[in-house]
Amino acid sequence: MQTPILTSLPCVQRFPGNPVLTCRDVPYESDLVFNAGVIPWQGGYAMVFRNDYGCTCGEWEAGRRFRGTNIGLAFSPDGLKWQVHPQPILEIRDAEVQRIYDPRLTRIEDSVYMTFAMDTNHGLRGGIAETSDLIHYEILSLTVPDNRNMVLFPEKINGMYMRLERPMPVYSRRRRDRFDIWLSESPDLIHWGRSELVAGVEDFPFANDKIGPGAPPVKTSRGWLVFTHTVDRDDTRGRNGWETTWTKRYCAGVMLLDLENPSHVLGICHRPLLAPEAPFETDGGFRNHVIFPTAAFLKEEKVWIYYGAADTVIAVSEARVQDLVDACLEDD
Ligand code: BMA
Repeated sequence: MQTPILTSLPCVQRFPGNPVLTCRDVPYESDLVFNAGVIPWQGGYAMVFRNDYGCTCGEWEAGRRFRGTNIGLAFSPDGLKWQVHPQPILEIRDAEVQRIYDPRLTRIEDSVYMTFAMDTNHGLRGGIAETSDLIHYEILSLTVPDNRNMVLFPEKINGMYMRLERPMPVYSRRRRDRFDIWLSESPDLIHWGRSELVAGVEDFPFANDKIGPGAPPVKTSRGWLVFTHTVDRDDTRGRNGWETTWTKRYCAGVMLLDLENPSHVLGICHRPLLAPEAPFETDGGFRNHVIFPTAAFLKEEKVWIYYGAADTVIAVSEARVQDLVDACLEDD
């Protein structure tokens, strides 16, 4: 099936100096730098990012890609110019765990939490870890497989911690990537339950494959703004990046959830917030046409949205809160 050309909402502006972080900024082995958690930190900003290193280029056919994945740390005075910490801060690899990746950061009260995906020999797990210095992490909980793209709400709601997540049911979804966004709650960040469906692929008209939570939700007076990734597949696209088999497109979507009952969707924007259009999103990357939002926060009356582009670099864009809320509540 051929899919339509998609464009970004006019209310979103990409930072003209994008990308804000690439492998050239990293003082250790690095090939792809993408999918980052970002929070305000000590008067500036802190970022944890995914770093894939040791590219075995030219050996795709043999199934080899990268020697490893670790998590890097960077600091910035303004959220745009970043200084990378001299060493990677986290890499988990043992007899069972292959790697951890796609970190997101959330501050809740006085603590900072990182959510992440973990590939294991027995499936994909979603993890939550706590840190006080962004360098040392204690893992609090891991899901059963397959689940990833977890994001924590930045405050308790009705006394409970909340997370959005993206389980990956294959058998019951006709062995296709029809994966949706769910909500679970916890009294302690360890025990999770009372899970509910929030939005399905069919709720995003420009997705035909899967959706997932992107950045931790941003609180506004009208509801929780939630940035998602939305995937459409088009097998006629052919090769679209270094990777030989890549035929998907990832856009960023946005929806608004009820402040008190976040399983209740107040509105979903029916067009992509960000569709791949800039050269660093469409050309020369590992997987072109990928926009993967993983961090967002308020900056005065605007929201800054960080995203991995083409699974190769990190970029930032901004939009007015009011425009985003309106886009979610429009009917078309
Ligand atoms: C997802 C994850 C992300 C990646 C995205 C696009 O399934 O693997 O890490 O950015 O695909 O390739």
